[in-house]
Amino acid sequence: MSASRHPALSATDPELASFVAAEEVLQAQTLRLIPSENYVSAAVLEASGTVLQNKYSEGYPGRRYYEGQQNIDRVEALAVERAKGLFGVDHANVQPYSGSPANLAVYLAFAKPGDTVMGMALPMGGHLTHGWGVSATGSWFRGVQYGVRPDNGLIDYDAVRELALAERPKIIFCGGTALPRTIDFAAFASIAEEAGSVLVADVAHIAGLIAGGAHPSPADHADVISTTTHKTLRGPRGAMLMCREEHAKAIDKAVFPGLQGGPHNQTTAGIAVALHEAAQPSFTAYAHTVVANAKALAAALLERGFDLVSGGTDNHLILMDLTSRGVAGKVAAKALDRAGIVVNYNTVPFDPRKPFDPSGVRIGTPSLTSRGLTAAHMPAVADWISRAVDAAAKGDEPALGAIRAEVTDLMAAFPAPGLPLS
Ligand code: DSN
Repeated sequence: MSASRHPALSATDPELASFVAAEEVLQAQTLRLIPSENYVSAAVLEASGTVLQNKYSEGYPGRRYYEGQQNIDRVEALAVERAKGLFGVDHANVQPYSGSPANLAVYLAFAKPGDTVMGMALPMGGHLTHGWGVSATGSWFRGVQYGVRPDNGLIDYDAVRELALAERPKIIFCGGTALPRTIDFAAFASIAEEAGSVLVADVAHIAGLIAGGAHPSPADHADVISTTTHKTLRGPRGAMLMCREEHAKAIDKAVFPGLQGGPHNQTTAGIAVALHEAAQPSFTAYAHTVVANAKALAAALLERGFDLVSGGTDNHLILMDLTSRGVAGKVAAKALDRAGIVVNYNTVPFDPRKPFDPSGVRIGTPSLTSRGLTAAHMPAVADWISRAVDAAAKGDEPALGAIRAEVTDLMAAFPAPGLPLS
């Protein structure tokens, strides 16, 4: 962060300003492959840092508990209308602070403590808030969990149906955090209908792909769509709940006053801008390129002998099982980080290792796509990953340093949105 770009912050708190500046350099120079991260545009950054954050706005547009909401109401109404238009839904609530509070609001709307809820097991690729034990959702509710087939890493819809009919959960969640394949929302909807459950599609990871037409939409199938706004959707850190009209009141009441106080208006503004951007043809192109890049990267990794969960990808995400490379996920992730390639270690389905030291690494293509890399670059990316993983296995630090220099070189040619210094 240069003093001229943020003069007040640099003058008031140079120490903090230096941390932000270092982060800007890090984000500019590294190849960021965490599939839940991205680069927001300069417009989203600006909207997220406005005087809108000076306001309390408990309630909803036209129904607030504070005066002075003339402009805030317009901001929130605009975000809501844009969300409805983009995702083709009856109702949108743009106030949840992030994905976990959004999902907690869903529980509040449709279940009582102790009720049975169903979701994908976290180590299989689900999310903590889908009823997993260590989450409040797994201790206040009775979570039953489905997984993937051991032979092909795909969701076994027959097993999901069997479990749903045996347990009759109040809520069924589909979606997750490490699912490389297309989610069959129609299949989940038919299971939920048979079991008498509310179907929640948690599309946090793939919302941008859905908006850009690169993944099927759950709009015609799910009772509720839950999403964060900062992953493939490329907005600020926040969340939305969308639903059919029949559930609108329950959802709104659960978010406020059920769970939250005043919405973060500056975030709502950033969401509105991101939704506007996501409605443009350039975003459709971005969403399809994210998937094309992931497929090209998966193919290049397979060629280099990597084991990928489910054998590849249909979306933005690749889950690598490093067992056959003789290196643990955490060791590999830390080595990749030293090589300028940022990933996260991750469990793989049926992982014999512990979650804090698992067998896999999770990667994805949203951030590199936002910087303009294409399928033609993916063999080089796969080469770097392969060399870094081998270097991790051998403890070869100079090799990691050499890769880092090559990565920094390439990234300098692809300026990151919102980062003028790159
Ligand atoms: N932490 C998010 C992710 O990385 O997928 C999920 O909440």
